[in-house]
Amino acid sequence: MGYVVAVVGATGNVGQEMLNILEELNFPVDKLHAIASRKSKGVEVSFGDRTVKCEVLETFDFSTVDIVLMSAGGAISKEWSEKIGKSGAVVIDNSSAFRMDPDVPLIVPEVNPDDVKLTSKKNIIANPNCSTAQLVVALKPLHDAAKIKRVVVSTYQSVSGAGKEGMDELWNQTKAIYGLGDATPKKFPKQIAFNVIPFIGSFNDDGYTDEETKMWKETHKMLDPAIKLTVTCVRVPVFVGHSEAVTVEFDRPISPDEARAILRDAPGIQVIDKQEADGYVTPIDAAGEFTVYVSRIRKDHTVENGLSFWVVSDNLRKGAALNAVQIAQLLDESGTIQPKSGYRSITV
Ligand code: 2RA
Repeated sequence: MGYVVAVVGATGNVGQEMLNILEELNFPVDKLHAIASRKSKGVEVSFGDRTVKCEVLETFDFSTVDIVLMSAGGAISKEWSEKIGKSGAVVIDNSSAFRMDPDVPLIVPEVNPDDVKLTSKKNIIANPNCSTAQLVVALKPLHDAAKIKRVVVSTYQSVSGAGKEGMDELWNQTKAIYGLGDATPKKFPKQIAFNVIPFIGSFNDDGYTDEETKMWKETHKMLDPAIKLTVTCVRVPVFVGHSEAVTVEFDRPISPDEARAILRDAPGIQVIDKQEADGYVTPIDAAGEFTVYVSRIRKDHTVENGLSFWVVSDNLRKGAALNAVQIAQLLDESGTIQPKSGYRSITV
């Protein structure tokens, strides 16, 4: 006895990864619906060794669906998630639409799994922003061991975070160097090929972008509101994989060796940290993987109890699709949901 699952935004980068990861993690799916916009009606998407034809959101009946993985942007989510929740399906939403809603849990299973108990208020669970997800996976075990006071982050975010158009723009601009493509910036405000752009999203009055604001607001909601966090979010000419240079100040001394040992035992993390020319992880290494990688762990000599390190992960997987499917697993394993079609006995 499994679940009826709908993936909304099935033709996008994250939607396709959601389909891939449902299969890779062998999530108990009895029936899979791929949902997309009218222009994608009938488009076939792959689900394991099968293909599924996209159905149209506006006319789809969610009454038989148990779990909806939503990755269709904030506007669609605002219009549809609460309606779908009222039909009895649980919506796991990858947009920012409900992340700060007090009645909607914002969850990274390695960080705050118990918050799943809040699901029933709106039948919506929010997925964090991709750059926040990988950061809190790394911060959580360190915070539990040596309370974090302050965090300073610089992100190096791949173009896949801006969808297929972002990836196409990097590819076209790269070809343009050889006279083979169009270098005109469309998705990004300036050329991204052979460049870096310290701007993602939109500016707020305080000079930070909304992408940067998300990082500290979401970290506060999931981990600890007392943590002081500042961040610069930068777009880089990488196809998949977000990287982050992180500096943390703790309320007690903690050595790089102690931090390495703590991180090595923590869920979802792999420490690759050797003082050798290739002793660290890069986005190309992380792309396609589930793992949050931590490298370059070292003392921050400028403060009393500080460490600096490097965090890399696949932004389409742990940053979005994997985290969403892991939340679905959490709902199933905790008994928070049951298939509408009948009781599911969990074999442990
Ligand atoms: C980005 N975090 O990287 C945003 C949305 N995925 O563009």
